[in-house]
Amino acid sequence: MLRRALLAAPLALAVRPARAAEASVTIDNFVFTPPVLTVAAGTKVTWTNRDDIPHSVVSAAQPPLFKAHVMDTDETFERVFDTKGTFPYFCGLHPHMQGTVIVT
Ligand SMILES: [Cu+2]
Repeated sequence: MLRRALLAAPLALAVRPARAAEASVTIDNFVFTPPVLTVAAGTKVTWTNRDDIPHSVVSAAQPPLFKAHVMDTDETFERVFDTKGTFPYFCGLHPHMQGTVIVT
């Protein structure tokens, strides 16, 4: 059985996972954490507002590539990043709050 498992391992690595990778950004005390998130293409990124005031997530691109609704406490926003590149964003309510997603 062990021998069979070892033989199967390289094959498993070659198969694309059915479920895409996931990553998360927390909003707390007016800060996106981590401020720079690096993920592989196809990753779903989830922002969660842990502050007791509303925040949002707005792409800094022109025109914006994504724009979250205003998130109250513990609300989330999700986006799958399929395209490689650097994607800066900010909070639509507090533009000094800034973050970046880097897709490799
Ligand atoms: Cu904000």
